Amino acid sequence: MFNVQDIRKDFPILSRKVNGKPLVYFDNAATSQTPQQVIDTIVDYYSNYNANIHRGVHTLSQEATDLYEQARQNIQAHFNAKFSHEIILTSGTTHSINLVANGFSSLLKKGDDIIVSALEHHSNIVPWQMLCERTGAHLKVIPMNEDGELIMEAYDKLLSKNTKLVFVNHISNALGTINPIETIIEKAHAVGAAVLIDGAQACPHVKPDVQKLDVDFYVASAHKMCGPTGVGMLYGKASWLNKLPPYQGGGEMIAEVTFEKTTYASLPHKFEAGTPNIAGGIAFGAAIKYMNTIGFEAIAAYENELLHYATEKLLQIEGLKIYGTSESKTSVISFNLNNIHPYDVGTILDKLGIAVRTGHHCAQPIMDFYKIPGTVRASFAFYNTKKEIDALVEGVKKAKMMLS
Ligand code: 7TS
Repeated sequence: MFNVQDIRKDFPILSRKVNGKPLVYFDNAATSQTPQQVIDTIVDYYSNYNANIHRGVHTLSQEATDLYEQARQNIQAHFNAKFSHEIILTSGTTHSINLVANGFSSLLKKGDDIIVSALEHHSNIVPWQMLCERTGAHLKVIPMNEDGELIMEAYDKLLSKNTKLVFVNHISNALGTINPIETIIEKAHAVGAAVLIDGAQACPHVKPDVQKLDVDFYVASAHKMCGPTGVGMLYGKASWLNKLPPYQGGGEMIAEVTFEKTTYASLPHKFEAGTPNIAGGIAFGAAIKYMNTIGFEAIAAYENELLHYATEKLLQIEGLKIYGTSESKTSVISFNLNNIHPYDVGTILDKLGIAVRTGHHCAQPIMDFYKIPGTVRASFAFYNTKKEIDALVEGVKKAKMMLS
């Protein structure tokens, strides 16, 4: 049974105070909080197993390697990848996207099209722009509507036999829109294009099945799903990962090195040069286990309840406008108050112990679309409560009074 008060006991940080007030943490889309079970994994690793992996004959190294590879298998099972070597452990979503974009340098040419969406985080825009500069490929954009949804008829028109790659986020970080990725993938495949889905914002809320989606690449960060920072993953179909060249050269990614020629290791090691974030990878596996113990259906149902409760309460405040009004959205509310700058609202909320993000959320094209400098963004996780939302609503009312 889902019991939020019991769940909150797992997160030590939730009992701290900020500016003398109980912390209300509503910046989950930037990073989630870490349960004791995951913190314990990191402490346990450094207390008992710390060693470099894949290279030692000694016991510690073998134990660390086993734990790291077990984490990879937990991640594989969670995303339902066919093989564990289709899971590449990276430093996060940004690293994963850059790895794929770099790999496509040798596969694209002038005259090829690649398609992005208007709803992307900068890390799913800039690496592709850089790829276009290197290859002469052309970047096309699926536009959005006022509700913050992708205009699918426009996507149909952008697709052609020249389309080689499509990359879209599963859920928008700035607005919370859940994109119709099943349709996006199917239509891209119909013209022979590969698809990368940026799941950074989806993985805290849903459990993607990469085989069912038939997606070519799916990327995520551990720190948004109760894991540590500095670790994430790239799922890629083995056929694609075998085709892409390595991203970085170094130790552990080679089969044989001479000064004349180097041959590369097989998957996943070909993409994992150097000593990785070992404790982080193990803790990523533990975070996935933790979230599955709570259950993604229960998480989604509860967060949906929080979203509707907060939306209704916030909309009662005169002059408050919510950006991102799709029926299909997750527990993110981006809003502004009349002409008040979001930064000022965020600063007052912080004085009240309430953590929100303000600004453009690394999604400037979305802000340009609405012709605003930014928004206040409150993003809820399964450990938040309606009482905390009441505190946010009171805080926003106070900010409005002080700033108008
Ligand atoms: N893609 C999306 C959709 C994101 O929301 C983020 C981070 C990234 C990629 C990059 O992830 P990283 O782990 O490599 O940094 N989003 C946010 C955010 O909304 N507020 O802070 C970081």
